[in-house]
Amino acid sequence: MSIIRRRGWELSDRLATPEHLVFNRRGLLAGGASALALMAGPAYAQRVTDLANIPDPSADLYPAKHNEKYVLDRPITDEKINSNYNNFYEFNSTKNVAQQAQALPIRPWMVKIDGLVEKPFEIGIDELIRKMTLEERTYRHRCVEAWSMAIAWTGFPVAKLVEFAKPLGSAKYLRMETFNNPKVAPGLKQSWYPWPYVEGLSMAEATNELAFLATGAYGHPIAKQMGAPLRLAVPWKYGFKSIKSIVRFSFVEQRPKGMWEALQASEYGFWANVNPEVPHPRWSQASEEVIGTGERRPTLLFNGYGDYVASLYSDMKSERLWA
Ligand SMILES: Nc1nc2c(c(=O)[nH]1)N[C@H]1C(S)=C(S)[C@@H](COP(=O)(O)O)O[C@H]1N2
Ligand SMILES: [Mo]
Repeated sequence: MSIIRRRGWELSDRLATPEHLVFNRRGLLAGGASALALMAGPAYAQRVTDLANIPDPSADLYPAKHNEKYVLDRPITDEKINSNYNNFYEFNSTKNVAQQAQALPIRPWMVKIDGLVEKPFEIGIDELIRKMTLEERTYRHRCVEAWSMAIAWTGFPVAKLVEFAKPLGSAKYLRMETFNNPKVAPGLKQSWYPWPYVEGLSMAEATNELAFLATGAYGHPIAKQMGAPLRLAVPWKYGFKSIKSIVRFSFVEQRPKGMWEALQASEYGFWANVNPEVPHPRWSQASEEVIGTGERRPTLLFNGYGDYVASLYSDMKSERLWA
């Protein structure tokens, strides 16, 4: 696998290819079965649908109180547009995952908290949500592919989860993991990806006031294609850091290797902060396409959130901070 991977990156045609799609193309070249061929039959689909359509037991918590502090410099992206333009490679590697993602059963949904904590435990998503106070925040989102959206998330700060988890002083990073069930998400059968989807934050990033766990968006429980029932939003970092449908939080000493970093470290670093002046190896990061508007606007350093986060990185001169 690693031989194919390395050789793949030398292909010149990817110069013009949007980043994430490159993997898909190579997957096809490598002879992987197509996502469609991997989909199961109708009886199975029916069962998945039944499981997937349990009424959301947290619906009464929405809409949550809006937090006025985090203001946008642009309109919120229309929900219809946002929920039909998603990256969720567990399902497939196009932006068109909304329909397939409906197969994901999001209740029951257990979240595991382990690693360097006082006592590891598992908790059901509804118990967790009700231990937290939900609020609504508007954030910008900048994908490393040079597009952006603006979203009204509902959720709670990662710092509150950290507090609840009671990590030990030796914990240096928070490692997060997405569900890994190839029966509902055919992309997980594509063995050239180093599944499960993993991402990590330093403890300073995780406890920064901006780091947010979204349980909802647009005033109701979050759509499956956007990462139900629990997804990260770290608006100063490139979008791939915002891991979806999280099942596990581990407090660790070693810096975790994210799924994309494991696949291609030169394009997806651990820090991955937004910086218009540092081009991606294959394209400029100077501007972004505002999805749904046809507008192109200049990208801002730290996606405009420097006041909140720049100090986190001021002592890290030897680290690669820019994707
Ligand atoms: N588990 C998982 N999380 C993920 C991804 C993914 O493929 N799988 N894609 C990431 C990328 S590249 C982006 S840009 C955002 C997209 O979030 P959105 O679909 O809600 O806009 O999710 C991120 N989180
Ligand atoms: Mo992304």
